[in-house]
Amino acid sequence: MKLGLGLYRHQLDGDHFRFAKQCGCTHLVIHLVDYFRSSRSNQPGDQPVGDDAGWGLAGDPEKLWTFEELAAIKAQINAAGLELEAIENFDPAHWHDVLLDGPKKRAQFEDLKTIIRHLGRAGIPIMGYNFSIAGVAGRVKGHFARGDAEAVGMDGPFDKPMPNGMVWNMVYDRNAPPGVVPSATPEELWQRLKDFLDAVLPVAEEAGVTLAAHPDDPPMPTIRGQPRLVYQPQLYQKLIELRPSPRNALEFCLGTLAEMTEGNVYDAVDAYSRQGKLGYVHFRNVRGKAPFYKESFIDDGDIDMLRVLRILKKNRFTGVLIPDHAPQLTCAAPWHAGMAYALGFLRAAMQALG
Ligand SMILES: [Mn+2]
Repeated sequence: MKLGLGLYRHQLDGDHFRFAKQCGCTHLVIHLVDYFRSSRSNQPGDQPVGDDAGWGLAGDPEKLWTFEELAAIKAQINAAGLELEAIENFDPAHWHDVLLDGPKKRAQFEDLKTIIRHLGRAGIPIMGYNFSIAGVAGRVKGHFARGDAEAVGMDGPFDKPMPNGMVWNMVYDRNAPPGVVPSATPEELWQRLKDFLDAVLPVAEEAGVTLAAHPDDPPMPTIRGQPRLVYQPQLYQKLIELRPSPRNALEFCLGTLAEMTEGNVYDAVDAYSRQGKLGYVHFRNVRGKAPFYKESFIDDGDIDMLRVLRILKKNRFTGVLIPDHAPQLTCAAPWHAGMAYALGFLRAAMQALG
């Protein structure tokens, strides 16, 4: 197993690469979507949370991530002595109609295929994605974690409809007509995922890029009146079996799995790591279950992280572990301190297990 760090778009620079290296990381997972652009409430310095209006404005639909851009970022990361393991999340600008089954869906499949080919050519092994209409929405912020550290949680269901022009908790069309996005049915949502895998997975197979699916955060049957795909542990199995392939895998989020009301996180870790389905793993601890839970420090929640690591070791997982979100530590650099704390814990735990 290898230790990695996830970096947001605004953190893709030499200082953050050195910070990861200094914390003992060998790998990075990077975000190319800017979650903080033109947002009234969502500010960099923490994980994106935002309000009813979402995180911010999606990217430019005409600008796909180019091979040159990806190769340059990878070269910079390699020069800092690190490997680039994955890109996390497609830009809503590039796939809004794939999620919404809109008129640009076929054209956007071609764009996603182009992006996957660029990843393959640049030697980036994993593309993490979150096939979700409402995205990571409906969470609240507060001093929920140990020592009154600021963290994120959920305080009841959130089904306020989503305005037109929005998907995946970001705005992709500022000039959309008034009104709300009609609710899909769960069957329609699964069909949309199947269409996506049918279109993109063959290209991922050719390009040598693994598609890794994040579960729905928060794991509720609906958010903003829209159905969710993977909100119980066994729904990951449904996703895998929808289109079996070594390139159809999971961005395995421990915190989200622990928030689910059915099953338990250790059985899920065992079941999916035994099948060799883990692309990479998000380490995050949490107290409680959806729709009432709070994110916590890695050593201070419902999940026994050492037990998780023992299961991963038993099943010979060799991929990358990264901290997911962490509570903000009270100091001049709350995000950095939170990540350094989680990474120190993970590194010690990995060394203890040999
Ligand atoms: Mn996660």
